[in-house]
Amino acid sequence: MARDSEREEVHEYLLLNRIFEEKVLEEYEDSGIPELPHLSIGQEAVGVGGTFAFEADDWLAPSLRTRAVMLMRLSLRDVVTGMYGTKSSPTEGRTTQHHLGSSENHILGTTGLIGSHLNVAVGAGLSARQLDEDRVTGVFFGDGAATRGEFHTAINYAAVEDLPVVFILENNQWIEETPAMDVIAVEENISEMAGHDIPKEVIDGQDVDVVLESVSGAVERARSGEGPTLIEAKTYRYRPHAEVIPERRDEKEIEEWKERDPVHLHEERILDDGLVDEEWIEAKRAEITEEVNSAFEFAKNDPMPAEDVMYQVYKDTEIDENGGVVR
Ligand SMILES: Cc1ncc(C[n+]2csc(CCOP(=O)(O)OP(=O)(O)O)c2C)c(N)n1
Repeated sequence: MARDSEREEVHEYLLLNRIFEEKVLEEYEDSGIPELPHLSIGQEAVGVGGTFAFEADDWLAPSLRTRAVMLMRLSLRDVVTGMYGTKSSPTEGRTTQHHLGSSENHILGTTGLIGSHLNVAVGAGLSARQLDEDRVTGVFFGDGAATRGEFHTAINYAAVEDLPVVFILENNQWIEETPAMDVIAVEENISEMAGHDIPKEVIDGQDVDVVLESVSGAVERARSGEGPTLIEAKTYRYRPHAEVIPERRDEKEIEEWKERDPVHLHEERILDDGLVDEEWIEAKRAEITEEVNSAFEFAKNDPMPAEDVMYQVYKDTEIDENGGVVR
């Protein structure tokens, strides 16, 4: 378990993730957001515990749903303007927040093809080895991504080369509207698919302390040259795959998972341990809500990008008088 001061910080990140996602939903339903929300409500412990286990200059490759990586490594303003694609966003409106990368903050931007970032993460692991850098790379991906060939090629190569990569499978049980176990030929755990000779752990993804402990161990092994680990965190999303996709899951199943809500579980634990009191929790909620609201207000009033923004995709692009790309 983390030190006491860290446990408070972890809880602040859980609250931030939950409050942020609820605000996204509210804004999307009220006035719309250009980026279609794929909310992580319900699975915050994996993103928060997973991200917390890495050093700031370790590389992280989030899945499109791993909002915690963005929230823990970027400013709120960057995340929200990224979603609105406005002029002040980190890419000045060239990409959505789903695919945002940041070399400064060590986030590997991902593509729209699920699972493709697994091999990019392995490349980051290989580069750390070749440049003799003490960096570990973490990659978050879903159970749907695990059905792709990339899952095997990435883990195989990382295993053969003993690369410092931690594979974090966010197993939320559903691939859009398909139950993962209907299309994955294993008995129980998706990580069984990876026969490769690396350590594998199946963990409770609703318990942030369990996630933190498991990922920290894997990061430590990777940093000391012992190679990659595959961690399968069992979790669940409370919302549909994306806000426009109809909900086909059984209401009872969703309610059962809500009984082990990751934010409440951790809240109860830190209250029981006397680390914080109700007042602290309420004050943090209020403080975070205000920060989140103010980032949304900023983004909603931020201008859209300049018209020539689509040309400035590569560094040093020159535009001619007709708006064409010279070089
Ligand atoms: C290669 C590819 N196939 C299909 C899609 C369409 N698609 C987008 S998200 C998604 C489901 C992803 O499921 P999973 O990997 O379990 O992640 P989750 O959405 O549950 O977090 C699919 C099939 C895609 N983006 N890329």
